Amino acid sequence: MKKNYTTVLTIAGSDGSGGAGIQADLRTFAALECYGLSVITAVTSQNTLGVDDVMVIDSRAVASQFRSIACDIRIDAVKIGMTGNCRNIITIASLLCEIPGNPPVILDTVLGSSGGKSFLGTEAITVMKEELFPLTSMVTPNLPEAAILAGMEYTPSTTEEIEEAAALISVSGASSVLVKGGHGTGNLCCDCLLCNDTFSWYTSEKVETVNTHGTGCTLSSAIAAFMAKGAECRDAVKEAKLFLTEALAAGAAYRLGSGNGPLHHCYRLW
Ligand code: PXL
Repeated sequence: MKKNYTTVLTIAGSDGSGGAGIQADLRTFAALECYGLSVITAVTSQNTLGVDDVMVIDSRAVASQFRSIACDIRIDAVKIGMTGNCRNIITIASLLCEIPGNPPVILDTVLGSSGGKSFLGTEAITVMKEELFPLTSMVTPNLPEAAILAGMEYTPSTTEEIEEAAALISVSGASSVLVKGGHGTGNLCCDCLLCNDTFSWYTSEKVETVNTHGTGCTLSSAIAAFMAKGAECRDAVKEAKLFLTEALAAGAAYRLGSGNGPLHHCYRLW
């Protein structure tokens, strides 16, 4: 009897320098013993210093990549990253409904790069909330993204404000909301999960490193990998955060390029 791979599909943008996007997602899946599948929504030109250019892939090409995979290979979880534009968001929403077995879908609400380049306009953000959020098991905004998605005029920072942001975001229909606290002040990273009407907090020490490129991609991919293997959302977030913290700590010992380098996704292997 042959074994089945546990598979995770990432629908995201390419980062040729490898720290973020599809490349980080696939490395994370492999490190967590999952077989990675990918649909590319955008090609970026970037390095450790920032994103120079974004070329969005036509939605027909997105659908074609997806259908070739989905008609043949079982998908155990989906991670969505950079989507590119409104048309791609609408296409992805309809493609998700074609997947047999209703696997968990983790949506990393990538609104821009850490260097400040915007990846989605306001109309696309509205469409994402309306079309994609109701189909997702979890959305994973950071604090500035949470403010935008919640329609708050300030970036939430206290426990109450962050919980309020998560609650406001959950109105759009995601089964759970993880507000990531890495952009907060202080030396702790406090993430807030709203799942089944209950808030859970996850706290870790911030890792002192410039090699933080792709942390959001890595966390959401790790959550998808653990959920693909059957973890429920609270355990998946706990395990994924541990993986992220350890990959950040291991990556601090390396240098790649002259800006914000990648994490060491494969630290458990070498
Ligand atoms: O970290 C967000 C992100 C996601 N996907 C791609 C990116 C980035 C940030 O630069 O380049 C392709």
